[in-house]
Amino acid sequence: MTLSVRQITLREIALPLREPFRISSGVTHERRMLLVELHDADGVTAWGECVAGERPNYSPETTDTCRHAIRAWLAPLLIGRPVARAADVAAVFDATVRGHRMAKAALEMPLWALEAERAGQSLAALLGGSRPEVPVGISLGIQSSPAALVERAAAARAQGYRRVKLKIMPGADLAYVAAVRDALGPEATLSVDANAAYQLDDADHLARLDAYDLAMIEQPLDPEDLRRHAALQRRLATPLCLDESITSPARAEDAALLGSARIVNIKPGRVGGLAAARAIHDTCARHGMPVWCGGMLESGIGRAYNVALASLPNFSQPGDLSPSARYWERDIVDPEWTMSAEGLVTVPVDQPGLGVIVDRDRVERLTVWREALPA
Ligand code: OSB
Ligand code: MG
Repeated sequence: MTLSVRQITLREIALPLREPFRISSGVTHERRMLLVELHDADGVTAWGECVAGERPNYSPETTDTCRHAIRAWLAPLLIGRPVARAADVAAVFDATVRGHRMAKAALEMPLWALEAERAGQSLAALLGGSRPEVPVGISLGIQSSPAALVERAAAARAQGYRRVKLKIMPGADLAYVAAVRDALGPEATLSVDANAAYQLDDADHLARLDAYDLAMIEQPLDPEDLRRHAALQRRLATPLCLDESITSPARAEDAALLGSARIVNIKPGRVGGLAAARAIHDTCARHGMPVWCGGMLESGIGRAYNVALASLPNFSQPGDLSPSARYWERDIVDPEWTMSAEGLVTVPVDQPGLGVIVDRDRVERLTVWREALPA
């Protein structure tokens, strides 16, 4: 097959969250999302979404840096330069553009949807996925009090979520975790995510989390600090999980060999796309590290890519794949993403391509600016 992109529509939409989402480094009220629409030479189209945030508090990339990287450097590498497979485009980008992985992923992922659509195959099948359903966990933002967090955690358990993850930071950690463990009981699967808010000097403090039987502590230290994560892991019984630190298959292998973590969070939008995400999945499987699919407050478009990826065999733990209604008054896809009472999301294996239809009228109404590439 040849994939030949003739034009790209790049746009920004504004999508308000139903509730603000606070992590250790900042709060998000409304997503400024870049959406991408690829148009191929035969008029077939595919939608994609950029996961970059509004501010550089999770990664150095933002909505604005991605807009620049896409229009100035990446779109020209894709338009009018056919590739045989979606899996081939990452090498084209990486040959002349360093970093900018979220911008790369925003163009790479819809190329997979285009390939699947043209092959009459589901995205999950094209990736090699095998699960018809994927278990779902929720990620709860930092709240004003332990009681407010307990209320949300209990509601999430009642809805069927398979795992409850609590965002933490210094000053909002032990008391919050203790209150939730106490309220939900010993059977609930709980984890925490610090988004790099701690130092290795906090090891004794973090070791107090061992008392709460957490499934993992996600990204406690700086993303660059693989060696310090390994030192911290040696002092904790609780498994560490890396998110921000894992940017490539080589980083995943380094983390495995150094003992920096026992679990890996994979977000295709963070690592440059689905080819890199799948390669990280394979690397982790070889090293006996389970993986799960993280989230970046995506719309239903980004969710489709994450769900397809999470159907691969080593995604053995619940992913941050909450249903549309958890984030948005109304999503921009039809049907909206849902979760069963058992905490499962269905992989749309019976439909070619993405598996959801984009609500074009709603996207147009939410659009802040739009440009055609090439102009
Ligand atoms: O660290 O996993 C994270 C959201 C924004 C930035 C970073 C993270 C998150 C989440 C949200 O945890 C997960 C979701 O999309 O539901
Ligand atoms: Mg995280």
